[in-house]
Amino acid sequence: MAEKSRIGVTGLAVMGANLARNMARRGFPVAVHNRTTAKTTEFMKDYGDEGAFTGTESLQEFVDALETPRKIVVMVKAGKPVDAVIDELAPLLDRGDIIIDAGNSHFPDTDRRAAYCEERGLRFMGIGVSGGEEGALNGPSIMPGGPQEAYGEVEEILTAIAADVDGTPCCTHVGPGGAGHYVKMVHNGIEYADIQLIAEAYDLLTHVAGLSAPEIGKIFEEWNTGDLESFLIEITGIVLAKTDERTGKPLVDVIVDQAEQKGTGRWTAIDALDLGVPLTGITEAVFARTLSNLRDERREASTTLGGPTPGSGANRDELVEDIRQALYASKVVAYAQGFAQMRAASRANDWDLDLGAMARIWRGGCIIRAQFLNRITEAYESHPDLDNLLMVPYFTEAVANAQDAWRRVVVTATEQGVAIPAFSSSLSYYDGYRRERGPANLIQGLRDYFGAHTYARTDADGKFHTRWSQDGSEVAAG
Ligand code: NBP
Repeated sequence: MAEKSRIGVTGLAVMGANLARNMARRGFPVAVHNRTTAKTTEFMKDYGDEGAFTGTESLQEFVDALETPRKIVVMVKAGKPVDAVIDELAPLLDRGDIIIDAGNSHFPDTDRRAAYCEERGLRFMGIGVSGGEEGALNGPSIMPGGPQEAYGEVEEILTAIAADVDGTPCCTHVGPGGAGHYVKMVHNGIEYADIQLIAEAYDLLTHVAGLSAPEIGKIFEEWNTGDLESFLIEITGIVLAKTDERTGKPLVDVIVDQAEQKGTGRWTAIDALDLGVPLTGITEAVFARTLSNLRDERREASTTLGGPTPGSGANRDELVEDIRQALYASKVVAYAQGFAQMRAASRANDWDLDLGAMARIWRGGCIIRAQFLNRITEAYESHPDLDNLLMVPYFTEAVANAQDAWRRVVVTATEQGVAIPAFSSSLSYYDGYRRERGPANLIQGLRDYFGAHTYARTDADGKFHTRWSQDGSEVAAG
């Protein structure tokens, strides 16, 4: 009888195929399966000699090829296909087998699927995998959620295939239930904010500093040697430097200015609203993509709605340095908000997330990998109950040092009519967060006037209501 495989992968599109190859290359025997058998055949033909693969045609054959308890990675399109695969697999499996959804599933679906599997005596894990096809093949960042003991059974394989930074794998058990997919969702949300901030910096460098795409590419290349060092800054330099083969122009100049999205940024923003966490950077990034898609409306508005036309005027070198600092400060705010959201979710769901470890597993393999994640890990190691990253000395000082430049950039952009929703909302969040007393007292007064919603007083306990339209007297609210 053929040797049983340590793990199985079903779903051999780009991500599943690359994860399976990654596992096999690291010496783990892998059984592979795909709904459409031709894809499995092709996979075996193309990569069969890269490791100990067992190609299977039917799900029964696939399940039979695995050692028990079985570990099955499902890497199919997120949504209904995941449920379809679980429904088909469940009757073929034995108690204690582990189904691992490694796609971009929404965390409430993961919680639901975990309960479904538990009712059937199966164990279910939802793991976030970041890094795209390249990461899946050579080392992604992996965010595994689900039962700790189930993780223990796949830990050796997952840590072996994950990216490695300074000898530490970018993979650690995140928490129970949907925690892994939740953390992956926030990772993607932060990615949205990071990309939006880069786009705003590019917009200012183009339209206020008057620089060309290749010139801006060089600036990003230089920025990648300092505090901003990260994968996204690095690839911005590369993308801006690319010349279009058809026209000889910079490629970015011929790309349509409409940004698509697959939903994880929107999920992050919606969840922040549900949790009551201010998440301005990520949410503005989602809205900015939505606005970018109103292309026909924008074209009409561009000839109808008045406003300044941006143009040079500022000292170019000073402006470039100001934009760098504004980008860094806004990025710190975006991460502070994303981590505050994970903290709130951890509390709401009893996940006990180790936020320092989350920053650690994002240092390699994933799209937001960056030098500065080390600082976040250090922050949570020294202050495990930290409410907000801005409050640790490193980030307090970083933002304080950048804030004059940040304010100048927001003023310049506003005066010159360049939209900077992420830069400006991050600065407003910063200014709102550092105010001991804001203007919400008036909001409460208005709410009490039109809806008798009551208010608290600064000088007394309890809730109060003023009889605005009667005698104007104040009464204690029940
Ligand atoms: P896709 O998301 O394009 O899904 C294609 C796979 O799903 C194929 O194997 C297809 O089988 C299978 N499938 C579908 Br569609 N419906 C099915 C059903 N009812 N039953 C069984 N199988 C079904 O693949 P991908 O781009 O490799 O992504 C996989 C997951 O990884 C997704 O959740 C994605 O969001 C996530 N992800 C992708 C990336 C990336 O860079 N692409 C990065 C990170 C995460 P077939 O061949 O028979 O049609």
